[in-house]
Amino acid sequence: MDRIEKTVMVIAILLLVVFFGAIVVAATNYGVDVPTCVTDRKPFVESAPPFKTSDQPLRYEVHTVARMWMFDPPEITVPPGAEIDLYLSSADVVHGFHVEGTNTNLMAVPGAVTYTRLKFDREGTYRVLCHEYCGTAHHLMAGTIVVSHTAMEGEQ
Ligand SMILES: [Cu+2]
Repeated sequence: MDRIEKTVMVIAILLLVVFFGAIVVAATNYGVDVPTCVTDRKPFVESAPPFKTSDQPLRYEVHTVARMWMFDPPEITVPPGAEIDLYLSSADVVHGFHVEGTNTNLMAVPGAVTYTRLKFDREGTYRVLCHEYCGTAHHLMAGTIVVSHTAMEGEQ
């Protein structure tokens, strides 16, 4: 082996030791850690129904987590004409969020939040389908958005 090659290898190994040491020092002395998945944090861990954020315009916010093989919460119920601020993330792999009959088509990516604003003027039940192949039960992964006047009756 050439002398220069040996020198480069020794320097590379020394740098690996220095970088590994820096990671250990950062983790133990400064509390630096690998970032957690956003779905480990509020409000994604709560599985809460949509909550009203505004009366004029009527607006709801919902945090949905996609995971093998469901959406959580599985059903989103809002009154007709309401806007939904939808925050979407994934707890495991990449999923899709397609609202049947609309052009809503989102990706649920682990470690990231996808956002969209939805509005349904007519009453009905809209199916939400996963459109990214995510495993053996991918074809069963579905949720619903229920647009109904009765959604308003449960509120104060
Ligand atoms: Cu999926």
